[in-house]
Amino acid sequence: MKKLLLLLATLSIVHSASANEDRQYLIQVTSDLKQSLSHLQALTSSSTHIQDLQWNNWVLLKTPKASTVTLQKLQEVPGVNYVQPNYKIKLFTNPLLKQVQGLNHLQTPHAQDNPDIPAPVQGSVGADPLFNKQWGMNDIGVKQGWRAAPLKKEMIVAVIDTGVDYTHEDLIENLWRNPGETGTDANGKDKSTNGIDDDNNGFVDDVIGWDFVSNDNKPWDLKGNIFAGGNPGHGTHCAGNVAARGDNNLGISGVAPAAKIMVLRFIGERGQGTTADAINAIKYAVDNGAQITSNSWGSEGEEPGAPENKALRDIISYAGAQGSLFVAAAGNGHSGVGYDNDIDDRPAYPASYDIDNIISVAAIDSEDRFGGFSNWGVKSVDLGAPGVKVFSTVVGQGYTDMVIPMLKVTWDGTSMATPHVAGAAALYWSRHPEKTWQEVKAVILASVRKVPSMQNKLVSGGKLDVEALMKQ
Ligand SMILES: [Ca+2]
Ligand SMILES: [Ca+2]
Ligand SMILES: [Ca+2]
Repeated sequence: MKKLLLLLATLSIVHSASANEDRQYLIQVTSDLKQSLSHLQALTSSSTHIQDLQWNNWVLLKTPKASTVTLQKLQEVPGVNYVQPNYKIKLFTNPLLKQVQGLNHLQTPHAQDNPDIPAPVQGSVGADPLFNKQWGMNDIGVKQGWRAAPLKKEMIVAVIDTGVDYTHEDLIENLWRNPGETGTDANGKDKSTNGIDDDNNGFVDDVIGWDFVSNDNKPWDLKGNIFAGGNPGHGTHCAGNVAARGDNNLGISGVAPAAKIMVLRFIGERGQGTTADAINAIKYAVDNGAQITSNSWGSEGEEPGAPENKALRDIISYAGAQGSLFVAAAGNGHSGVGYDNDIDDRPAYPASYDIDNIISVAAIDSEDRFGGFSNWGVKSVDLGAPGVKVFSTVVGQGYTDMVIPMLKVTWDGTSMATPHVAGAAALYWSRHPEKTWQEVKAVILASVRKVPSMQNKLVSGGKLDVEALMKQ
């Protein structure tokens, strides 16, 4: 710890990356989209970019920092219903890493050729050799849960995050394969690589998901400079606890050992994303069959006086209307110590939204204590799940519970707790496909193991219990 703090101190003289960035706004216009856009364009300069998000009349406007356009001016444009900043989004990983995130060390993004999407594989059968390192899986009783009932439907869980190492041996078999982009086309070419949007969903060759940062079909989990708050390979770690392939003689197992992982990347190597890209990713998930999304991230904004993140609220409600459950990390408190992270009092979004299809998740350790960083809230955080020293898959065919082994920084976070609940929802739903998300959420909360210290902290007063859940 001392070593890390020393390191942090030495990193404190860095320049802000945001000095030259565009100002970005999300704007909801009236139904006459075309006319509203021409009004907006008239107000702004030629160097302003306006992008139609193709959802609910939301557009993204990017204007140079030096522009005289302001939120107030945009609000006055005829046809504009609502204006908000394109709020930034951050990961909820180990607070030690969070401490350095604020430094915004300028990084030049990699220009990298990401690996090709591997062909589907049928793995062998046999116990997962590293399963015993997953204390959380044993703690929540997954093995007992797996035996409870036969699988009836393959569930798709969208991991909406930094991408995934989609070449990882223990994840390949459980990657979602878009049925509209697999097989051969009329010319005998492989649909997944023919450069054609075969299923006409707006995305070319989107066989396992999409990368909304680079806007391509390879949502690779690109790591950044961890000491500058960059992505430590967050999405790959999350994916493993949702659905690393179980009983394949390799590595570990997710809570849902046979669920399908849809890979949606919207947070880049700097560990940051935007609300606009979150919206795109959530919409993709819902429209392409993911009944569950796993969301280990949070949005800034909505401080007193700031415009609410209406766009993010609306897309989560849209997910609910389409039958999709939104599992969200409760967030990691800013202090990093103590249990003073009541998000009923000081909200964290999206976990604090009063939207029914959200399940929000706190992080607990192997002794049923909250992670010192974990947010809670008796009205807004639903249940606890393993989120301290969590073992999972990592980029480069690895498995670990260490983010920085040299400094003994472990994989901690409400980010790590969330995939356990997303996996549990998938496991239960795959046995009871006739249920609605309302019923799935209710049964997950009703089956928790009550923990005295959680009684006044969480809606359910307890922690995820997969064994009990699967008996429901
Ligand atoms: Ca497509
Ligand atoms: Ca194609
Ligand atoms: Ca495995």
